[in-house]
This record gives sequence, structure tokens and C-alpha cells, in this order.
Amino acid sequence: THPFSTIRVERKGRAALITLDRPKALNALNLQMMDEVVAAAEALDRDPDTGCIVVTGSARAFAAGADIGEMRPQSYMDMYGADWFAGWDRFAAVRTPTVAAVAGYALGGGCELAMMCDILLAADTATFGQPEIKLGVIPGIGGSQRLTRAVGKAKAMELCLTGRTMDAEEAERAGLVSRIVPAGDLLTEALAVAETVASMSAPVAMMAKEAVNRAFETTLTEGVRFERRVFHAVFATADQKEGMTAFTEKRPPEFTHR
Ligand code: CO8
Repeated sequence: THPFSTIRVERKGRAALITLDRPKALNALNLQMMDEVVAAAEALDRDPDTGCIVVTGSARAFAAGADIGEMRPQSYMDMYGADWFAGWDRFAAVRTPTVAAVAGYALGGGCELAMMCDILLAADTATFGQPEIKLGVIPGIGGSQRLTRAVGKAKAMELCLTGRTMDAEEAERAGLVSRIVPAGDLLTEALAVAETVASMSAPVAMMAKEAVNRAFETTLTEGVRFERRVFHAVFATADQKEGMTAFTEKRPPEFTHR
């Protein structure tokens, strides 16, 4: 009972699950799906009972790219005027930690969406790539930047210039994904990771995410300075007192998420 037609949204305790659901198009990301994913993620981000958001697709495809049929007839001014794909920046800006659970194709925009998530778990069936060059275009949702930061110039160049894809093993070796799990366990594993993250202090998890992301935006000196300021700031949270008190009392912490 929700207003979405291209995704499904479910709650699993303090974790939430967004499932991309356009099976006939291998979850190709059209503008409606972008709007729905962003609306769902932003609503979950505002919800204090959500501590982590999992994004997944189907066994066959996480997402096989941006919707080629929708893009094909667009002119430069259509794309520029609508600032095509700018909505995805709002997904990347969500403060709640996100987990991509990728099985099957994560190509083009699908790979880019997975890379916008904080933790990337791959099924052994996962395939990653930026094959836009084969369509006469280039990545448009951050692929040329995030893939290069994740795997370095050598592989990013080869993938973006030839359209070659990587299997899960290569993606893990290259540092694109944190772990490979058997396809049948993907969702269970992703939700377990999400529940673990969601059991931590929500504000402190957000601050940890922000600090790690800062590493991609700034110099080491500035990044360490940012980390130090945030580290000092966590001592203003109730959860810091609870976490350290629970440790000294040899019991599990009960975070209040504030
Ligand atoms: N867009 C729209 N429809 C798609 C897409 C897509 N990206 N991918 C698959 N589909 C559709 C197919 O058209 C097909 O529909 P139908 O049954 O109606 O013919 C259905 O999904 C099933 O696909 P296939 O029959 O092709 O399935 P296969 O198993 O034979 O092949 C592949 C699977 C290899 C994934 C194949 O579908 C494929 O190559 N897809 C395209 C992959 C791709 O190139 N993705 C990149 C797209 S471009 C992009 O993401 C970013 C562009 C940035 C532009 C920047 C603008 C600002």
C-alpha cells in the first residue's frame, strides 16, 4: 500500500528495503523510477525509525542501465533543460547509510546507482560495467568519477572506453564491492548488514558515513581535521555515553539513536 509503481518499499525492523521492480526492462532506470527511488529514500532518511536502507533488484538484474528508449529521442536542450539525472544526486546525498545488494546486471546507470550506495554487496552472479560508449554516449550519473575513485584509472578507462564488463570476482579484486555472497544468500546477507548498521547509533552512523565520504572530496589534512571535529562532536550524543558505559559494564549497548 504505497504510491510507487516501479519500486517496492518494505520495512525490516530498523532496516528498509527498496526493490527496483521493472522486470520487463531489466529494471532500466527511467525518470519515474528515479523520482520514486529518490522520494522513497528521502522519506526513509527523514524517518528516525530507519537506520539503514538496502537497494536491490531482481536475480537477473540490479538494473541494466538508464532507460535507453526514454533517452533515445532527447535533444541536448531536452537533457540540459530538464537537468536529466540530476535527481540522482539527491539519492547520493541521503544521510542514512545505504547498502546495494547487486545480483545480475549492474550496467551503466545500474552500476552508477550501486556505486552511490555506501556498502556494495555482490552476488556471485553480479556483472558490473559502464557500457554507454557502445550506445554513443558516456556515463551520466557519476560513473566516470565514482568508478575511477573505486577501482583506479586502469580499469575505469578500459571499462568506459571498451564497454567491457567485470564479473563479481574481478569487481571484488578491484575494490568495487566489499564482499561476494552466493546469489541465494544475497538479500539475507544484505539485510543482516543493514540491521547491524541500523542497530548502531543513527547520528553516529551518519557522521561516520559523512567522514568516510569526505575522503573523496578533500585533502588528507582537511579530511583528518574534519574527522577530528566530528569525533569531538560525537561526545555530545547520548549514544556515546551509552556505548562506552555498556562496554565498562560488560553488557550490550542500547542506543537511543540520539
Ligand atoms: N533501457 C531500456 N530497456 C532495456 C535496457 C535499458 N538500459 N536494458 C534492457 N532493456 C530491455 C530490453 O530492451 C528488453 O526489452 P524487450 O523485451 O521489450 O525487447 C528487455 O529489457 C530484456 O533485455 P534483453 O532482451 O536485451 O536481455 P538479454 O538477457 O538478451 O541482455 C543485457 C541483457 C546484456 C543487459 C542487454 O539488455 C543490454 O545490453 N542492455 C543495455 C545495457 C546498457 O547499455 N546499459 C547502459 C545504458 S546507458 C546508461 O545507463 C547511462 C547513460 C548516461 C546518459 C547520460 C545522459 C545525461
